Amino acid sequence: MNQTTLFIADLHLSAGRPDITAAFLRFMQQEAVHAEALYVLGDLFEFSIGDDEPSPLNDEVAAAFKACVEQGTPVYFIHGNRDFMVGRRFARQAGVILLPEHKVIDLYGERTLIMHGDTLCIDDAGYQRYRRVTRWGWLQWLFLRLPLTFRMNIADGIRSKSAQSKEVKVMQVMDVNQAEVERQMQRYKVRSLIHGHTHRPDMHTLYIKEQAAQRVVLGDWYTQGSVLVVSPQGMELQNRVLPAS
Ligand code: LP5
Ligand code: MN
Repeated sequence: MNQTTLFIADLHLSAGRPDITAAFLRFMQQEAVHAEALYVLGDLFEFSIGDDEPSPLNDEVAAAFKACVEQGTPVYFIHGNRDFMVGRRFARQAGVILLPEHKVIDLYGERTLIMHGDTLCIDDAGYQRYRRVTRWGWLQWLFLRLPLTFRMNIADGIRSKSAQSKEVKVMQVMDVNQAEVERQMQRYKVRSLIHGHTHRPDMHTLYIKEQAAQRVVLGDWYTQGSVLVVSPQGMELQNRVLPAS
């Protein structure tokens, strides 16, 4: 076991992109099993309409997590804006631990806040409104009782509405709000934040009350893999190649 903790996000796994799935499975078998822990910070799947959807891809992903956990590496999962309907059934099947939307962990002595990152994008008012509504427990309860074909149609409708509205939103609106980043970091009393969602991989230095702090943004897996490798010596944002498809 290496003294490393790994973070990934925004893989957007789908049946249509077997190259990303292959890269993910290789990462699980060759890297994650040697780490002390793996954190998946949301948007693992392109989208989810509930754990009861029969899906060979979801089963394959669950089996890869399970194998990793059984070899001694715990896997933690925070929902993204695309896979917030992943639930307890998938978590049990995969052996993963579901975490709340914001979580403070001890990362080799550094209190670190981890999250998907969408809650930081408060300038995107339309999205935040939509987010609030789709997190209502009773609405999710009702949604999960609809036939799968209905649910798939609703998801398709939301996806195309979202794609349309993204075309007219300026990039800045879809990025994090700096004041909100600082507010959340102060609220949780951390000087280190790790998130995904914006697909703008980077390590930012910022100052909170004149104290240096860092915000690490994970990349997506569209054209390469993105992995944050943390050890007691420090952290590094690394890329992984996708296999030729
Ligand atoms: O993920 P990304 O980067 O492409 O876009 C996000 C925001 N979009 C979303 C939508 C998801 O991508 C789609 C997920 C489908 C899940 C299906 C499950 C349904 C469960 C329902 C449970 C009750 O998250 C996008 C942000 C962007 O990130 C950047 O941060 O801007 O947000 C939007 O574009 C949202 C729009 O502003 C508002 C969309 C209104 C949808 C209205 C619903 C209409 C219903 C139609 C039904 C037929
Ligand atoms: Mn996202």
